[in-house]
Amino acid sequence: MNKGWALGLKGLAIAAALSMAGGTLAQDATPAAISAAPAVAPVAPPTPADVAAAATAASASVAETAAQHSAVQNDAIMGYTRTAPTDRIGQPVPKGINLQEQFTPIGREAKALTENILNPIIGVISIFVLGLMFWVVFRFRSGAVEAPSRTTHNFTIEVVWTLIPALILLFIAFPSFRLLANQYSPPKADLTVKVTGYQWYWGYEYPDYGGISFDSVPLSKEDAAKEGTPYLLEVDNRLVVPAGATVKVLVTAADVLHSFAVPSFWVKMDAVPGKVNETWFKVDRPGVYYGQCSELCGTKHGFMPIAVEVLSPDDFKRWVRMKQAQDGIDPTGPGIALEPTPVSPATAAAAVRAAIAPSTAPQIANTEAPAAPAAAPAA
Ligand SMILES: [Cu+2]
Repeated sequence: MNKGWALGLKGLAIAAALSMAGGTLAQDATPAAISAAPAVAPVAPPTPADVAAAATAASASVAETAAQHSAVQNDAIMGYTRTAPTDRIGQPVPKGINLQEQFTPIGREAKALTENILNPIIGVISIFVLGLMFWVVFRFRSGAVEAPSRTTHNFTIEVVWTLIPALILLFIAFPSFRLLANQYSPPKADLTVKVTGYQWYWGYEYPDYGGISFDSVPLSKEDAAKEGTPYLLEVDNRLVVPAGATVKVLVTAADVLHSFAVPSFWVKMDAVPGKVNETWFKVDRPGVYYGQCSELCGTKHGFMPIAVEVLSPDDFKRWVRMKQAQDGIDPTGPGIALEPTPVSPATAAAAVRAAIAPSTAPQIANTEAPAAPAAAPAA
């Protein structure tokens, strides 16, 4: 019996030693790949026919363009083309059992904590307990023991099996609390977006940029196949954010509980009607990242995916200007109003034609200008 206790103690000690040596938290590890250039789908330059078609449409109103096809053409002309997702990045992989690759500082810290500390400790404890059970079952089976022991207390082992788990918890607590603190003390936000969950789609709003707002619904199977994007993850209007910016996300819901979750950002926040929850992320790598509603919210719960497109800061500004033009919002927001609005090729051509043509119209307007006030009251 004494030999048995001694073996048990030895096992506990080995388990504790192994778990302590399980790994260090690579909190500030920043894989070089993270800042690598994104794989962006090549953008086909608009053909003269496209430009002509767009010019016709633009003369009325870009926002009122009905057909999706011509809307996409206009988007391209205004400097924005949808980024193609990268295979195995920002989305689940077939037969994958590990966490998705992380692209935010919090995600990297949390993944390191999980893989370097939690998983080894869980593994060692599980194997130790399983081994102990097998050993007890075989060593103390009825055929091997003539007179069963009547021992009920052992002071040493009770101290050990209380102390070692407490030390393991303490060891986990430090990196765990640090992660929690980092998660809840975000850097100053560069951009705020409001996310609203509806039955069954997402709505996005940009209060910093004149209140750009739009709904985001999944692409049909055919459209996703045509675009080469994942069905049930891809949407018509993505949440677009700039790379390297701290994005504050205000999450709410309009009808029932939803949950805004993007696994590769380590973001999951409940969307609660009548309440605004806050989370944040900062992604350096431009690309497309997918998520899903993670709160059972009704029959089409599985059909309200989230697609986040991270663009370079310049491309993001172009996207903002395009959205503002489509929504009839005056150029506004950080870095938007200060710079000249990009001119589409069609508009530029019209401006050149106007400049080189004999400019009769402005002269007439100038010479007749003094007469205008007199005419005005009569009209
Ligand atoms: Cu939902």
